[in-house]
Amino acid sequence: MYETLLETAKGVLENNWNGTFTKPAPSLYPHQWNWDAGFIAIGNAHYNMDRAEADLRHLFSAQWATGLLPQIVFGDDPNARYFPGPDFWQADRSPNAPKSPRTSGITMPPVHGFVLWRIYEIAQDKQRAKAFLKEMYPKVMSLHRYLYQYRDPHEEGLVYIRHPWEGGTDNSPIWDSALKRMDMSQLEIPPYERKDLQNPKAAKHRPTQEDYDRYVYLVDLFRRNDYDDAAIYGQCPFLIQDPLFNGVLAWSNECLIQIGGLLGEDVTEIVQWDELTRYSMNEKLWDEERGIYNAYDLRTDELIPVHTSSGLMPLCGDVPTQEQAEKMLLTLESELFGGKRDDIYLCPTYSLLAEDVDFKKYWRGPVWINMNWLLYHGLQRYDMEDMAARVRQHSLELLEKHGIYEYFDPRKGEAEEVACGTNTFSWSAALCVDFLL
Ligand code: 9WN
Repeated sequence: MYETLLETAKGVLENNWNGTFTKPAPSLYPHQWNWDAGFIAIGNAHYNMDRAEADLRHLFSAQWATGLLPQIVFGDDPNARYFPGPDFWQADRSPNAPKSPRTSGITMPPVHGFVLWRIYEIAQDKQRAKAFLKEMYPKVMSLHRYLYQYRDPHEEGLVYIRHPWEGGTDNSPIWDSALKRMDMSQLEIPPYERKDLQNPKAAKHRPTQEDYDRYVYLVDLFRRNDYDDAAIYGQCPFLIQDPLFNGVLAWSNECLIQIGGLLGEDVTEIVQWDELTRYSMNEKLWDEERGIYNAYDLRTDELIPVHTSSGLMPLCGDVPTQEQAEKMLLTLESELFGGKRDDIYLCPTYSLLAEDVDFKKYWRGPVWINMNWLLYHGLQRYDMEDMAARVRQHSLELLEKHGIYEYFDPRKGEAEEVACGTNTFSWSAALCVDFLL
């Protein structure tokens, strides 16, 4: 079963490797992306450990002196079309940015702790894998230290993001209220030209122009402040504690504790982060009535009670108790996410009941394979084997029937063009390999 799918997925990874790093997708995303590189390394680890290691080494070669791990590491292909490119970011305004390679000036969900642990689990040659852990451990530690030092102003163990791109879920409905508050008639945006709309298939489902104006305004704000974290914290209208980002952080903390233990390191610092993050996620972000985690807006000091699948992701980090997790399972099974319906592919990224759910629009409804992979691991942690198997099965069925695409319309049978976004998408391929092997 699935032999052809496995070969197709490996072919995508092969094709998207440029000799130095793996591109998320050649036409739409021609550089290296942060959390993509993590997911991609997991896939490669099953049959090409050299490449898994090389991708992560390349990503971390761009780490800033503060520990920030950039969202994009730019390659040097002069024909690569992407906006915003390195000349727009001007990351070199920061004394902390590396001279080479060039990078963007924001980060992404810190998947690397659990990625390293997963690679170690997969590895046949444990000695070599351990040497790689030893090499990477201080780098991932320095990333987590950056997050707790600069992104947790109340020292509550919850890290904020300051741009939708940092969340990895660019146009998630979670960000709507914060973005809407930015009055663009009062704010100056530098001229810019999007390149993503040149991909005809992806164009119609990409974020709107209003979204982009706000994304670009924020980038401009960061570069005007020379990427100084304290100055940006003072001025940025967008500061959000996201349950996906923090759930991933919790999982990575936990894995760093395991890695540190294996390497004989003192893990006291991580244990402290870990305990505080778990505690605060449950104190501040948990929604007992709805059985899901919310995001929190640090600018207005209020919860953002929007039902997206990001609110289920703390499962992967073992954040909820078994009792909370049972409630989350009910939420997943309910009409909100359609977990028991035969006509829905799991897991829609936005509640099926939301008035503005859009089954094809990027992070506002479609199924994404990385979210399914995180959910699958989360469900397994709570022995929810049937639902975990369902999430895996739906993922494989989508990939096999419709191709290694970026995201998928969750409506089974009904929808034309189930596959959305770019084809030959690397993390869909890599996580498909991991699901299969
Ligand atoms: C901005 C590369 C990235 C993913 C993100 C996804 C999309 C970029 C974009 O592509 O974001 O970072 O240009 O839309 O939202 O999760 O890492 O695959």
